[in-house]
Amino acid sequence: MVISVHQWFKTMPTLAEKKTARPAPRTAARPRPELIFGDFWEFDPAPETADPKIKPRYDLFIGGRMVAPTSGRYFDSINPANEQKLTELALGNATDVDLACQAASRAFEKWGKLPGKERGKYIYRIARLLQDRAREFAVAETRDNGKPIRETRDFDVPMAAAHFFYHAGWADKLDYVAPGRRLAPLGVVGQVIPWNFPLLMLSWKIAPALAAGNCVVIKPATNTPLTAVKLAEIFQDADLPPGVVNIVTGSGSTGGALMAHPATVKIAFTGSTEVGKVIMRSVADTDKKMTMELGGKAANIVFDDAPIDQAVEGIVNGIFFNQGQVCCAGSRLLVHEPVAEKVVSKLKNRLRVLRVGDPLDKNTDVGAIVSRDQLDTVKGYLDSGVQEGAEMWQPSCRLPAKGFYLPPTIFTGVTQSHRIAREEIFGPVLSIITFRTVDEAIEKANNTAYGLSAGVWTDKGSRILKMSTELKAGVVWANTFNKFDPTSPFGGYKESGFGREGGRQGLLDYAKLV
Ligand code: TAP
Repeated sequence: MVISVHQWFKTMPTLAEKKTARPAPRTAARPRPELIFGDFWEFDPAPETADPKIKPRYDLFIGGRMVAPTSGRYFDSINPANEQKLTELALGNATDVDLACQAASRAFEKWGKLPGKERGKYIYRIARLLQDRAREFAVAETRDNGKPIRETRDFDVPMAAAHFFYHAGWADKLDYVAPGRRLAPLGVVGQVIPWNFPLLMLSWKIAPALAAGNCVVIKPATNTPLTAVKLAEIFQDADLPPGVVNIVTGSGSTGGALMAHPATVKIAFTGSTEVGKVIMRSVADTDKKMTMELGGKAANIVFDDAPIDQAVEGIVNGIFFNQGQVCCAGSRLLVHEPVAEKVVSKLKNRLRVLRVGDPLDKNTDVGAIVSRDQLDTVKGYLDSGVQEGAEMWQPSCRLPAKGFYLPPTIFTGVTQSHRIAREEIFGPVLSIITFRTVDEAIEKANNTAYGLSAGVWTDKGSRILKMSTELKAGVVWANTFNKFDPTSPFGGYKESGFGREGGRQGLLDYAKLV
């Protein structure tokens, strides 16, 4: 039967019908009480129930197979939300790293010569398999890391898949990256990643390396190795040739052995500036190509003409996303004096309604800190802030009895000399500093050893241009914060490192021009 557009339109529900057909909004089902200072909302828990399919023990992924560590030793991975053991993982040592590098070197003989179109097919397959198992990976990541399921489900896993998709697209277009030149792979790449975005960092590292024709040996962080070994299952299911990617779990010394291994012609490290420097010193007399993605102490700058409510959302996202354990977190709020009081007051109201607790609960905004050590480090900064004279404020919230939790915390009355204004805390802690003029804002924002990111909130386009030119940061967000895209290069200046990840620039760091 053929129907006219007019008839078809008449079959559609009217707006009024649509409204009545819609499920009742959540707030109607669970009315939120009047906000009272220090009060908190009660929600029905809504735990994510997908099975993360965690095995009791994981070996190393070398040469396409799971193999036991030569030492026979394993370490526990703990769920930071409840302090229970999740699984155990192989403690790789220098011998295992050597075996992995040998496997990668052998694999490179073929993989490095494979037409880009063929390499791309494998990478696309990895992306699709990851999408297929997205919920499972989201739950596994949340259990291993403590970050809210909303973030792993809506950000970490889809973004990780997006990086594989994006780089699969590059694999057969390397001849167009630099007109007139050809892009050749480097060989075996050694990669070490941190615990704050475990799966995402794996994809940032592995996808461009493979697209450019390299083979990989990668070491995840001790705190969060789970999604790395689960990704090995995907590499196997994708029939990725053995040895193209090797995953060696272990400790800091495992990472050290990998970075220093003679087979790794390129090393890519993401982690703290402190460890980055140790690695740079250890390979100083080699000609390894290096990319260093290190720490940060970003300024999130709010001017008096900014859309304040939007800016407050940006401040919250900037520092409390992933419990503030983000290299580019907006951990210093620079706020224009005329609006400082208003911004702080609105910010406090917003923090009163953030939900801190079980990361598997879909209502949770702020989950668990990754480990007891990290929690202690962050608490040490709280003590330091108070001792140095800043004023600490936390909303009242009930924390779970077990697990590593901290309420979102802000400090006012912060001066630039305070440790909480200078050092990377890597937790849900915001240091608030005021300024009077544009130049003062620029000076204060740049008054840091780091240079990874910054945010600017203002109505004036000309001010955005001035700020983004003068701020010494790899990324400057305007009227937004923590926006990421695989097409966009990410990286730092000064002690935040060098080299870029993502985009064409990131690809160039994994290849040589011939
Ligand atoms: P780190 O303590 O530096 O650890 C990072 C990785 O290096 C881990 O896998 C760690 O292994 C390993 N490692 C430790 N000592 C090593 C050594 N001597 N040689 C080689 N590898 C070694 O950082 P973290 O605490 O995991 O992560 C937080 C830091 O990462 C923050 O400073 C954050 O800013 C930074 N980060 C930066 C970015 C970007 S893109 N710039 C992104 C995310 C995080 P173990 O876990 O086994 O100790």
